[in-house]
Amino acid sequence: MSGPIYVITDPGAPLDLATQARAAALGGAAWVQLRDKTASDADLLALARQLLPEMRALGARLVINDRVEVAIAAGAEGLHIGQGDGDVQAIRAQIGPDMILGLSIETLDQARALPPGVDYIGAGPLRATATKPDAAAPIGFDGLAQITRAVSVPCYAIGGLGLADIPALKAAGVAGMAVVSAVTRAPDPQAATQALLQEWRL
Ligand code: TZP
Ligand code: MG
Repeated sequence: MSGPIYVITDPGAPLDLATQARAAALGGAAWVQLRDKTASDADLLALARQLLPEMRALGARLVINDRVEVAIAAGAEGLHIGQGDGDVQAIRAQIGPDMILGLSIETLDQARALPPGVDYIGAGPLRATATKPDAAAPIGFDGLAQITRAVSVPCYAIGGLGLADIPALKAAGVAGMAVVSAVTRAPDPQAATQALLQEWRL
């Protein structure tokens, strides 16, 4: 479907969101998700509109977290929602057939009940992470492999992941890895993204 490296922005990281997104795309991320639970819709929309042509030029897909209206108004490539963000099929109807829809999956039961209309899943947290302290219980690599096998769409692992996890992630059969702090809190986010991609390609 796309490349393996999926970078998610963090308003708590040292660089601003636009700089994080650019660094990720320049480093070879196939996916850049704008995630900022605190920004207003208007601010997030303005940022998405600004970034979209830049991300496209760099070959990265821009995905909006949570905000259906912002994703539609921006014409973003994708929308990512969680289990509590509403009815998946209603959201699919709202965004139309072409926008990529990602869904967070936290358990094997959720994977088995994956509704139609979802293009990829984010599975996790793989392990506990300070970035999302309220995340569900960690699934571990065995849980990840089971979830991956239970769905027919690409699976991106998330939660506490870094460079050293890549061999085990590949062995679990996932399409890629989604990271926040491994890139956004790295001293050089572009180089950190590049390193993930290089390791993935080994
Ligand atoms: N969903 C599950 S874990 C997580 C999200 C958004 C945060 C992952 O952040 P990090 O810094 O890559 O552990
Ligand atoms: Mg959400």
